[in-house]
Amino acid sequence: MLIKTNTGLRSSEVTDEVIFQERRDSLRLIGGIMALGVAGVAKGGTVDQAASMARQDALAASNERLTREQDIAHYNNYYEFSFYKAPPSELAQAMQVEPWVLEVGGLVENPLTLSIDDLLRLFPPEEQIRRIRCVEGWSGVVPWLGFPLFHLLKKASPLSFGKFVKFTSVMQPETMPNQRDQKMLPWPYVEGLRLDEAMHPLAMLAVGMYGKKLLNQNGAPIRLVIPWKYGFKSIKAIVKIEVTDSLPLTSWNQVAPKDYGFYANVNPEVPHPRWSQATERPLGSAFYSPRRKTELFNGYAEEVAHLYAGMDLRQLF
Ligand SMILES: Nc1nc2c(c(=O)[nH]1)N[C@H]1C(S)=C(S)[C@@H](COP(=O)(O)O)O[C@H]1N2
Ligand SMILES: [Mo]
Repeated sequence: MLIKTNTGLRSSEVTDEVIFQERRDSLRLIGGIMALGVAGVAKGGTVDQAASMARQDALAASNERLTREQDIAHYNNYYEFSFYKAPPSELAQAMQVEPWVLEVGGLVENPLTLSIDDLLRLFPPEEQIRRIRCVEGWSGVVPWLGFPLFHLLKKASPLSFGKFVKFTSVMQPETMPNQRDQKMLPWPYVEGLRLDEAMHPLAMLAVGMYGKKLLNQNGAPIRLVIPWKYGFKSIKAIVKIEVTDSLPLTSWNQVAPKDYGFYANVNPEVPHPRWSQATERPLGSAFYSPRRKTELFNGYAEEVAHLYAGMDLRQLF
């Protein structure tokens, strides 16, 4: 396994030259925000060289490739817009993502109200290549631009009795058709983590992907990326982050608790009632090509398994 890498591994090394060339061109075109992104990527050079080489060997040894941007950008789960995969890439273009305000509050010493520019100044994004695995059985390998969630949480300074973190997506019924017409999921979309999970360095807030700002359909302007959990935990278009003392009532867990656990750690041995979780289809691969074996914690077991020591992962799925 690879791609556990926080830094040191640049997407230019795993994608094909053509795609990267396109990305460099677009990088040149974007100003402010991405200047920060590029500076962040450049910092990869300061990462421990041996670790970096080990990651690159691992990557070369696996047969994984970066998912093509067009695949990640046109096959989306974004239920505020649609219950189908193709429509969000069009419908989400109507979303208002500027100006945007992110509130960080609840059980914290130092509540924050931040614009996206504030966030970028405080926490310059770096490129992080991460695996994503949806509970439906498809997966991707994505170069995100983001920063560790714990940087933001530390700044807000959780109180000692804070135990969980609740994330809330935007309400924008004027642009999000299902918020007007669909009661299948309660709106706004809500997700949650235990505080120690949220403080793990692999828990990321992403503001970009493929060297550019996030596309609306992929969660602009800011989303969570929790690579060891099923994709539905990686909530898009976040407006509020709150530290709480009780387990947050999350959207999917609330509507179908037997299907979607609070933890939702990727686990090939715990099937979903409708889908075996043993294998996955990398986005972009043909439906008839062999599926990839799904790994415990989506391949990040070395980093995150300690968070769940002593827990029965079948019960607390
Ligand atoms: N607000 C919000 N966030 C969301 C969702 C959603 O419907 N609404 N879908 C989730 C699911 S099920 C998945 S698999 C990922 C998909 O992210 P992607 O479309 O960027 O690949 O987003 C997650 N975040
Ligand atoms: Mo998903």
